[in-house]
Amino acid sequence: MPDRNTVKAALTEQRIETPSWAYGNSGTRFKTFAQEGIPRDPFEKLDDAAQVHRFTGAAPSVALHIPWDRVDDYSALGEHARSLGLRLGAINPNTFQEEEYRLGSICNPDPAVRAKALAHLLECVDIMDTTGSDALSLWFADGLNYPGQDCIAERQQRLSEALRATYGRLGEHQRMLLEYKFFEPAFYATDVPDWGTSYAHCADLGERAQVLVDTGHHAPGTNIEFIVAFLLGRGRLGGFHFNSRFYADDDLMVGAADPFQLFRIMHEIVRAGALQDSANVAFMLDQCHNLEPKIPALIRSVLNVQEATAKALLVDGDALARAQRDGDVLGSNAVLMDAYNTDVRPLLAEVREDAGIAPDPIAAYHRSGYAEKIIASRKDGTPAGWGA
Ligand code: PSV
Ligand code: MN
Ligand code: MN
Repeated sequence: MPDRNTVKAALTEQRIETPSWAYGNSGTRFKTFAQEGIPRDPFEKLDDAAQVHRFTGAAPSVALHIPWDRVDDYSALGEHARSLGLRLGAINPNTFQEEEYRLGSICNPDPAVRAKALAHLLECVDIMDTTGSDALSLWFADGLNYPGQDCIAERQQRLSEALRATYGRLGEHQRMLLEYKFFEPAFYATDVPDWGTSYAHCADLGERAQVLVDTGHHAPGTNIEFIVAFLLGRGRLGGFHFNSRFYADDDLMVGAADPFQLFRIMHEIVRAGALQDSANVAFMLDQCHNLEPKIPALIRSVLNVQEATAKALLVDGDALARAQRDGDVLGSNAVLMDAYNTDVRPLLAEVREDAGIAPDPIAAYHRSGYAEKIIASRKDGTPAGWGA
């Protein structure tokens, strides 16, 4: 059986990055429901992120999306993060919200549009230099709605060229994460639709280009843990965008739709020793909280990842290896299920108490009065949201 103290130590060290955009208002293509107390700028988003870290002890970094988080002075933003006990995490360029990108960004048939998109990617590396962020997290909305709309093969060439130019601009300690998504906003063909396409481009570029797995970006029934195991084996798993989906790219709280899938993914991570910081796998959330209050939803998401991780750490590796070697199909499955069916909440409460954190982070957040404080103090100004 795994040693209890080793499990607790691994849980204490686990770090989960929250996305700045989850603190702002968001919605569906039908409606954005505004909430009270929403941050009005990236500084206030960090203030809220600090609460998630304060009550979980596990979320010390925040991913930025540019231009949603554009500020005049990124050093000041970094300084603000530091003053809150946070740091700035992955930088996400945004090449999907401007008129020119109607037919794509770096895959656009027009060289002038491609140049504009590339300039933005390079600007984001400049921002990384200032913030000390080590990951450029790329997702492209590029694709086609109709057969024949553009040449699929030539678009792959254009993609390669822009990725190569961006990769060449990265510093030694910086890396590029390439996210795939099989559909939306394009409906017929997407230029980076799957892990294979992303992997091939990363393999062409070099070691510091890695695949980013957004758990919401797969066709129903896709075996995501297989993808994770494969990429880990090749040293190409750069990180995750965790969220849950029932139907499409729902961006719901991770672990809400399918906690068992999250456990299976974390089992592959633990098995490969990829939980440690040295493995350089970024555990990031990419979620939107359209109906539920943002801060407790993010705290809940962190707890869900921790619970899946705790269960994965409790898998009896020796017993599993033995059963697998013996071809014991039921026995090996039972080892996994025993771990999955363990109630790990008392163990995690203990880990928190050891770290001086309240055992029930959500209750502690509600008791803190922070929600009431931001509702009262953020009356004026424009709340942050997609595009702001
Ligand atoms: C696209 O669906 C995506 O997952 C990318 O990571 C974007 O950066 C993010 O969502 C925007 O919310
Ligand atoms: Mn994502
Ligand atoms: Mn997504």
